[in-house]
Amino acid sequence: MSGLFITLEGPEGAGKSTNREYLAELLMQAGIEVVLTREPGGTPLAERIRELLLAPDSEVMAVDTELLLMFAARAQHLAGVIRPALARGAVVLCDRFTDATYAYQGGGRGVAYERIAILEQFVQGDLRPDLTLVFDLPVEVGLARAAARGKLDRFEQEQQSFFEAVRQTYLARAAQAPERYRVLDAAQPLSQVQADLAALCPTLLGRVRG
Ligand code: T5A
Repeated sequence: MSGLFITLEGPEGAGKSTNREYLAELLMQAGIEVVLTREPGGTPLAERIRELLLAPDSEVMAVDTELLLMFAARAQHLAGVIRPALARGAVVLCDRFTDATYAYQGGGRGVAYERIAILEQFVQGDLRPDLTLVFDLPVEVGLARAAARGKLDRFEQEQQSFFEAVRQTYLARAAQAPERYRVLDAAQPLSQVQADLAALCPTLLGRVRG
């Protein structure tokens, strides 16, 4: 048996967490085992790495340190949560995964995509998401939503140009592999975004039931 690996991606404040809960409810109502998780994080050790990554600090984190910590957390998460869940046939809904590394460390920080691809293969082998939902919205709208929540983390303190590069990287990756990605207009009212997700559900259920 093998489950379905769905990742939710997009710039800051795009509504990934909110919509992950909503999608989980739709799938659970249909009697499917759903595992909700996130990156960086998802296990106690990976959550400790998340704290290192998100906490603003007076010592500037080197770009390679950031990149390797993302993949270190991912290795732990894959071993402890994602692979076991997929092996028992669950649907894994993961808030961010390696597309975020391409978008933030690649597009945002300027790490060559080829270097990220080497780590992706090293840590994941052939495992890739079955479906990636990209919640797309103008950067300023997402940042305003994130700012309304209060204190900004280390990434949220970046310049607008950083987030523009992040957004464009997501859109470019989605355009290159339309069979794996669905781009959703996350600037719409939440009710409309959720209607778009509900419309995707029959296809998802069909894939889970094989
Ligand atoms: N990162 C991560 C990397 O650099 N590389 C990597 O490889 C990985 C895995 C993680 C950070 O790490 C970076 C990227 C990130 O900067 P995070 O907390 O997981 O941080 O990610 P954030 O994007 O910061 O999470 P947010 O919580 O800010 O965004 P979400 O989850 O997209 O948004 P959500 O659902 O919390 O919604 C934000 C607010 O907007 C409202 C919600 O109610 C909430 O208040 N909202 C809407 N309002 C109006 N209309 C809608 N359609 C709305 N949808 C949601």
